[in-house]
Amino acid sequence: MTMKRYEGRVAIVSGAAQGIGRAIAERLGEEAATVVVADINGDGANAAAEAIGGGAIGVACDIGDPDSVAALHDAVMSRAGRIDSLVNAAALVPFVPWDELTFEEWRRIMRVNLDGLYLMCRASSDIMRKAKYGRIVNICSNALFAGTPNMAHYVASKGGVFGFTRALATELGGDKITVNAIAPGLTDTEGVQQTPHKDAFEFVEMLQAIKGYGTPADIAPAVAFLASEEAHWVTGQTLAVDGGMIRW
Ligand code: 4PL
Repeated sequence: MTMKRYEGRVAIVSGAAQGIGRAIAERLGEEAATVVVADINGDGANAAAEAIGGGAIGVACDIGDPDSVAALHDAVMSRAGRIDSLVNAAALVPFVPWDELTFEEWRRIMRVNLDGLYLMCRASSDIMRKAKYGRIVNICSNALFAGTPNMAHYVASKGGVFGFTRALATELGGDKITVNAIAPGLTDTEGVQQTPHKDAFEFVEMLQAIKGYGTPADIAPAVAFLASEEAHWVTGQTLAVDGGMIRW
């Protein structure tokens, strides 16, 4: 039985057309949030919003583009009137060996995973500050701790997410806004299934305290807690949700 912690709340979830973002959006919808499904894939965002129901809104957004992020926030404020929670799940998950890692490819990942995170937090927190309330949850990765191969730029970007989460918690604490992160392990998503990362499940399972393959539904409950009102005394934290693969 799911709680209804999001009654009267508006939550933006980026990258919510599929994968971990989608499971988070579904969970917040089950808890009575008005969910804003933001995704580079506008058709996917609309389809997810329709499936979630309860007034969910689908919006096409390229989080790496300042104008697109501004348009998203204008749409949310005119259609829903407030932003209580922001979940930054949108990210690119590359598989590129170090010898093939060009500067162009490096920048492609940084543009979305870090520039996009900045732009979304900048725009949402400027609105949250006026309400003296807000919950920001960033999706990090345990690859940051593992130093996972074939994704050095992604690992670097998630290291940035980890540090930024701490810094933004400091910056926004005075306005009663919390900023935390979840660090999933390898998770069985559409995106992962499209890359050679799909062949790593047995390897990471060997390292997990609890055996099995991580799924988006395994990640959503931890996010739903941190993005809720009752998590008000937790901020600046990164929580691994990975079956105990990494422990720190
Ligand atoms: C352990 O975040 O955390 C593969 C692909 N293996 O994206 C990840 C691990 C991947 C990870 C990740």
